Amino acid sequence: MNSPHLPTSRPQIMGILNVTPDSFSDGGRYLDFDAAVAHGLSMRDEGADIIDVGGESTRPGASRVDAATESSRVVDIVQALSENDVPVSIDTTRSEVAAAAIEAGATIINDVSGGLADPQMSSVARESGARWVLMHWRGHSKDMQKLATYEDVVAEVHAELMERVAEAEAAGVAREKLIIDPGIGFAKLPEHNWALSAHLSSFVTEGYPVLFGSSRKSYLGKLLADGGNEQRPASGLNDATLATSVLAFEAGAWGVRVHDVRGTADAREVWMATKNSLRG
Ligand code: PMM
Repeated sequence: MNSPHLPTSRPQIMGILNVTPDSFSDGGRYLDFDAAVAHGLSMRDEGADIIDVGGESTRPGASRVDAATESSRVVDIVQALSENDVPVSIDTTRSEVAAAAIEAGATIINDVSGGLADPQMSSVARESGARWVLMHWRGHSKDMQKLATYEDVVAEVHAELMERVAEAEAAGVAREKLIIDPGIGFAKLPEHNWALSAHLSSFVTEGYPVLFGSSRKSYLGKLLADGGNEQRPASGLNDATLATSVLAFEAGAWGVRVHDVRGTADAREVWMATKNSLRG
């Protein structure tokens, strides 16, 4: 029997703060700002270690916004949270937005394209010294699901992610600044997401911290379709997300990116107490 995995540190909880019109739709910009900052602070109070601020929707099929719009949505919020000592990551594929957010206090670049969307991202990462999440990605949201073709999804995602890591290091970004993420839902069909979730520990063994983001994603909704619907809406997927997050902790993930921070923080306590009981 394998000996149980003993954690060396507490898994990180990254709370999701999407500042896009579909998440904060009503009211003028000032109202959006207040609501967004309040939500970020409340996730911190519930147990989030990092707040991930994003100004561009990356949902499958989403169209892009221009860089100026994206920056204007996020910069003041990043600054307000940073001034409240909240560690902030900036969820962007654009170096210009990343640089502005770092200037405003962000310390992590969460780049869902793993550096592929913007060749300048590596210089921003190198020069700022920010940590850099490299997620597995094959193309922008508008048509990414067409790119969900794999012979062996775990091996291919692995190889493509390691290329991103090698390129980042070749560009002078320090190894210890990098975090990898298999990119659940990005150019992936449900079976691909399940396989990546099942084999998450094989990413951990590469020696880079692994971030896992399944929160409220549609493969969970498809699994749990009820009432004659094709899928359960995102609002009913917190419990399913929690199950995948605990599996990620067990696989040795460095952190999880979630909407429901309170539930995840409770699950983390349960998981840590269970693990700590193994120590002699
Ligand atoms: N998923 C989304 C956005 N950003 N970042 C990382 N590192 N990993 C993810 O899985 C990820 C991400 C899309 O989810 P959302 O639309 O609920 O924010």
